[in-house]
Amino acid sequence: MKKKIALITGISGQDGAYLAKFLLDKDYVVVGADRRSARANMWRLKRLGIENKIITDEIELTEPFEISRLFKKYKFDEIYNLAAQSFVKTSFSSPLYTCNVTGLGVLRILDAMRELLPNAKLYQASSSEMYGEILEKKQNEKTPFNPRSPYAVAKVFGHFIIKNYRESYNLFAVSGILFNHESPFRGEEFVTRKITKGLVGILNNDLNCLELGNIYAKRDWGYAKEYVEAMWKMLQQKKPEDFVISTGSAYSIKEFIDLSSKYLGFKTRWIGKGLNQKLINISNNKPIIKINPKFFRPTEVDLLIGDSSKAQKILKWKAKTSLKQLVKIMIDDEIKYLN
Ligand code: NDP
Ligand code: GDR
Repeated sequence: MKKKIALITGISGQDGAYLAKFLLDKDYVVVGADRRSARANMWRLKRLGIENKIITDEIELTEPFEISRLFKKYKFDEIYNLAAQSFVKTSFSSPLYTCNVTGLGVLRILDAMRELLPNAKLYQASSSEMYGEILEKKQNEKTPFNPRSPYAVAKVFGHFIIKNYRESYNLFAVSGILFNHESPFRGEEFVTRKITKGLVGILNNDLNCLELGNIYAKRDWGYAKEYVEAMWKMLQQKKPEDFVISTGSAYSIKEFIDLSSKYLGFKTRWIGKGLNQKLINISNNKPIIKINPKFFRPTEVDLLIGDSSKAQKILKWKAKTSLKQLVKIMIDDEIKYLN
């Protein structure tokens, strides 16, 4: 039987790596596209031992010609659009660029698909950030969006243009509304990895103190390795539909810090308030975490909790890894690859 061929945009990112491994294990031919010809950023694929098992090609989501070129070169059965300017904080300093890549990039893919690959199936990486200042206690597929950053506004555009092309041109195009998902492959700028890497650095005397922003924001954090399976499942359905993927529990950044420092064996206590709040290492009375307003965002998303009952029912997908287990996975890996 002919192997299925899938395109993953954003192959150099966290989800790109896990999804590539997942699809290879399912005997797909995987074309992984990124915007760098030098291929300098393939450490995740190397770690998974798959850098030579995927076909690498180039895509730059701001260039329609590049997308068409790829769609003419390969007859993709499935397209996973994971590429994005994905860091919320950067979207405030680069709003136009973010909207161009993260928002309009989706439309460029849809237009090329409509013309060149109308029978392919497309997965779009939508985000819980679209709920922003939440309008319902738990967010599901019907909860209205209320975005709070240029990133989230761009994702809302991507989400609705997917729906519009699905309805207008009968394309199999779906959005997975994924809540935060983390792993040892998370970029170091995101808060969970910043904390696990930072605390391990402090334990190893490579760093004195870690500086963070708003530690009271709460997120619904799952394990990225599990979340890529849900992406694939969405494309195996008869009907193209959108799904929320989440754990259903939310924790604050402060709770994430406490779980991490405890797992590493630090004896700590919080002191002070607001900008003066610090986490003190009781063994030497030195601060290991401080607050720096530089890491605050002009508008913050305070709380996100997803309701993934639709995915549980239709996709038979459920998050399995608790936050405590996720912290362990991330810290164990941080220690293993310390040097
Ligand atoms: P990453 O930031 O790890 O990866 C993003 C990828 O997009 C990288 O490969 C990056 O390439 C690529 N990229 C950035 N700009 C462009 C561009 N102009 N053209 C082509 N490629 C580009 O993200 P994740 O793996 O964490 O997330 C995957 C997707 O899911 C993203 O769209 C993100 O917004 C979305 N999402 C993520 C969630 C999460 O919790 N992780 C939750 C919900 C949605 P390079 O290496 O060159 O920078
Ligand atoms: P988020 O992830 O914005 O939810 O977007 P991030 O880890 O960047 O922030 C989570 C929360 O932590 C607070 N925070 C800090 N964040 C960072 N990065 N650095 C800090 O020092 C810091 N201190 C506090 C933030 O203010 C925020 O409230 C991620 C990305 O993967 C998006 O692409 C994706 O769509 C969403 O998750 C779901």
